[in-house]
Amino acid sequence: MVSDPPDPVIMGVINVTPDSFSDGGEWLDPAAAIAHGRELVAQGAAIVDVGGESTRPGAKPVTQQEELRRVVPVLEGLADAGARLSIDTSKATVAAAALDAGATIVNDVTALRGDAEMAALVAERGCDLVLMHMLGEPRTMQDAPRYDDVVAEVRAFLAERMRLALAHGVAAERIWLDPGIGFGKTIDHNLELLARLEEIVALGRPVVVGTSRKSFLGTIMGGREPRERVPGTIATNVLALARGASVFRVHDVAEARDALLVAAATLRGRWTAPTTTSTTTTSTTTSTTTTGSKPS
Ligand code: HH2
Repeated sequence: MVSDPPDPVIMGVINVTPDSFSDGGEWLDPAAAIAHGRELVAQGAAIVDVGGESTRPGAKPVTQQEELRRVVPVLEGLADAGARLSIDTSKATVAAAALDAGATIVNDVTALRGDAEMAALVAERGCDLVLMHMLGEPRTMQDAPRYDDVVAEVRAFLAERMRLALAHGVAAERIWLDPGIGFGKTIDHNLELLARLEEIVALGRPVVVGTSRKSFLGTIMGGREPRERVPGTIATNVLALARGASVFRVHDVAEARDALLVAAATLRGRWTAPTTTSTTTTSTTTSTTTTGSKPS
């Protein structure tokens, strides 16, 4: 366990897709997605991550045109929402349009393997970059994934992708790392990665953790639907914070924000009063990133 945890940064999720595993179809209408994004900011999200293609096992690939049509209006509508915007894509053209629309973070679940143009784009624009580990590709990744030592292999992969990004001119301080919970991993793989997260943190860059509502939580809890997995999401986020993770990608921002504020204070043995109070209502409050500094 790290002695003093990082200031937790909440990355709220909006999937502008018909088929995402937990919120598919909910935010396909741009106005609904924008309102939801504003609500996530009011609840304490310092970052809003917008995605237009589901990565769940078996999800259908989406064309570039369709992905652009889904995400660009939502990013434009959130440009003044008071949070940083992240684009969850592996296509360089989508990332470029998203950066033009106000995003400053590219969240690439393929870690620059999906599009040969992505590394140069990120280097040129000087944005932040999330490199995530995935074994194989979404369609097949959950077909009996195997590792000799999952943590050592994920760590080596992330170190290699970081070297590649650096070689393309991405600045080291722009890179964040993510073990890719649920991406080509069994329940035991996910748990081992979370238990030994310090080994990923030791690579020296901010670590992003995305356990939110994922199926391994539902299975451990004896069969829970995605919306019933919030307690499991919180448990894994709090323990990941204790092990040095700094960015928490979640659907349920209000719950994660409160839990992580208290967890950080408890781990430190001291607290500071939030400058603003988060709220679960959208309209009146603009408040919010009370959870501390952002990785830079
Ligand atoms: N998980 C998902 C998508 N993008 N990005 C990062 N960096 N880390 C993650 O763990 C991660 C991610 C999958 O979750 P979700 O977006 O809710 O579902 P879907 O891919 O079905 O849209």
